[in-house]
Amino acid sequence: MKKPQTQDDLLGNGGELHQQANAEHPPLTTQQGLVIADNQNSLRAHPQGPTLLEDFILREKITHFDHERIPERVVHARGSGAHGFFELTHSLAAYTTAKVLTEVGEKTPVFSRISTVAGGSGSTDTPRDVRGFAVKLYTKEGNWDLVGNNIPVFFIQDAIKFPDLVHAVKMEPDRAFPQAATAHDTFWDFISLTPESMHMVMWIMSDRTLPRSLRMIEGFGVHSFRLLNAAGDSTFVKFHWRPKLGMQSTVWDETVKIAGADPDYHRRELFDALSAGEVAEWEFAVQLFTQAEADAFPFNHLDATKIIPEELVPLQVIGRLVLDRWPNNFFAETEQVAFCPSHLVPGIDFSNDPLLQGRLFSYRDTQLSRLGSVNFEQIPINAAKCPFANHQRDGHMQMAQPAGRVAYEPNTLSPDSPRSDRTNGFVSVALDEGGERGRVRDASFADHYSQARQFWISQTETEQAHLASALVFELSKVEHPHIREAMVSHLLVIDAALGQRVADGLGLEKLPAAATPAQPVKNLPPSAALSIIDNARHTLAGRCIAILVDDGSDGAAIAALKKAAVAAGAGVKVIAPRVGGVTLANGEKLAADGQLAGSPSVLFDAVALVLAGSAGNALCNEAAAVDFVRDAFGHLKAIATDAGAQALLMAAGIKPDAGVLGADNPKAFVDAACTRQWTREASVRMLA
Ligand code: HDE
Repeated sequence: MKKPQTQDDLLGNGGELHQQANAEHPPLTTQQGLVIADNQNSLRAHPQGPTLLEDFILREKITHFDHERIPERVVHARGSGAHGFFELTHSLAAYTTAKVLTEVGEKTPVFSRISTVAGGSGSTDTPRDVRGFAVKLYTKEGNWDLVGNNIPVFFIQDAIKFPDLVHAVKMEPDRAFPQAATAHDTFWDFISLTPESMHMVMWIMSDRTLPRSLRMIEGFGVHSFRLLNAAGDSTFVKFHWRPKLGMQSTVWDETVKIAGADPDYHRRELFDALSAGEVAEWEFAVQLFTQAEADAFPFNHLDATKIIPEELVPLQVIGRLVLDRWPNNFFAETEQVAFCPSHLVPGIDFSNDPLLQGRLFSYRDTQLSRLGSVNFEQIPINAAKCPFANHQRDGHMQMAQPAGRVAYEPNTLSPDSPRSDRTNGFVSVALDEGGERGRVRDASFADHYSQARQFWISQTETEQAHLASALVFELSKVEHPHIREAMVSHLLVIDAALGQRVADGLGLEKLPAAATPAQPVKNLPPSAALSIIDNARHTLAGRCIAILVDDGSDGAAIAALKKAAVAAGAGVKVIAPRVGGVTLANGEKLAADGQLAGSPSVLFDAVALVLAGSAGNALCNEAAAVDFVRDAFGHLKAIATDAGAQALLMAAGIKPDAGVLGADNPKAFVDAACTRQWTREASVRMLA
């Protein structure tokens, strides 16, 4: 009989491609531990014959592969996660017994996942969308999941509307598009019929939904929660995360192009930063208020479409969140992590916000179908890191093997089995809930426009122009004119000038009548905390600068720019026409970090052009180079240029302004790069 051939024999590679087990490589085995002799060929009846059903190794491998996918999250399917810690800097002992909020200096391990909402798990990182901001704190008293968003309000007031909202925003069911976009008929149809969403509309149409980095967004617990102290007194609390790098957004045209240039833009940025030893960091702040104070607010704090302006209840910073470690395995951790707003610790309790109340049911329920078993909490990323014990047993994929005959309580047969503990256990706030049962919406929830107007008047002129233009963009994608008009009728109530601007941008022939608010709109004062631009940090930390070079570029100029940018905390990437790098004027080689066509300027915060004169001219015929410069200018970025770059500037049709600086003054360039050149915008873009 002829000896069966191995793949290595056939390829004649002498076993170099397919290594044998040795000291470095443990043997490859089946799940049963059976060592596999050949991982290249299935079991055949003869060399040109059919594959045999007997091949259990093939069947095990393929069966497992066939079942690798689990259902993606019904919302927030696309996300990136990281490990880190929460550190308390100020105790809330007067308000709560929760150890995580009273033990100053204690570092609580966390896993956090930041997500988009509407897109599927393979969608791009940069649609115009809310970002989920979920934090699982593995406290000594159990897991506390603070499952928030980067926007402090929500579209709806009652959980019963959530499936309608999500069906409206997701891909339309007959055509399965658009992916990850609100710019379509069903979304705006639903919104135009849901006046309570108007405040949220202002936030999502603002640049808050176009974050530059996951490290540059705010986070909010959204709902009011309660803190409960040892005396049983409760205080309301709202939770906030504020990014150490400052908040920053991209501009819309840039955002659209980033989606093509790097669909993983945010995930990659976080991965690169953590891999390089940087961290993502937020301040943790609370707003605390009593029932009496809440009664005096001009809105109901239990209505998740409302903020509590910081002017009314100031933020107190009490800790920090630091994410410093990318997960070992995306599926095991980021995909399988299951956040539940119902995961609380003693000393914290829910409020009666009807949106929160519905969420308390939804998350555990969805985990059951997504992760397939009631035992999803045994998956390492979900398991508490403090001791836990109960009489829950069995079920699909049970990993625990509790010994003994007792799985019930009370019992006399097992003296060391777990019992409830009134002293340290979770206690709900004692409340008198007397009242009339009914499917009702309290009248105090009926003011849908006052805070929308407050948000609008709190924006800078630039931000107002972006917001109005976003509405024009989105509503221009809506095919039904009556939906566009209905939206304009709401905008007219928020602010007559905003309604008019959007109507003009849409080219409406006749201005529709303003919608009729259920309650008179209040003229609330502007709130300084609501603008991104007014609160921007003048910094390059966490940002990235590109230096476009070519053969013959001046190495000294490149080095000086690099030094100044790095000193300011920025990353620097050298971009060249060929990834192999360039030969500088002095004959030295300079390696490139990116190739021009694959590294457009949308991926950077500012650009420097250090080009040899002749090279600059050559690049004038390269669309990628012309676009590199034109986009940097159009996206309001600082640009440093040397003499050799002037031809390229001209080819891009750029009339230099104060944001176009000499490459020979790296300090001035780096300073200009700390902000966008907002005054340039009127010269490059027609905004609504
Ligand atoms: Fe969620 N939401 N949500 N949501 N949500 C989910 O749970 C739901 C809401 C938020 O990274 C789902 O595990 C209802 C507000 C985040 O894994 C689901 C309502 C806020 C994440 C669900 C809301 C959020 C989710 C889908 C209205 C900000 C991602 C997959 C009552 C405070 C967590 C999952 C992660 C995920 C239900 C509204 C934040 C279906 C019913 C408001 C950050 O259970």
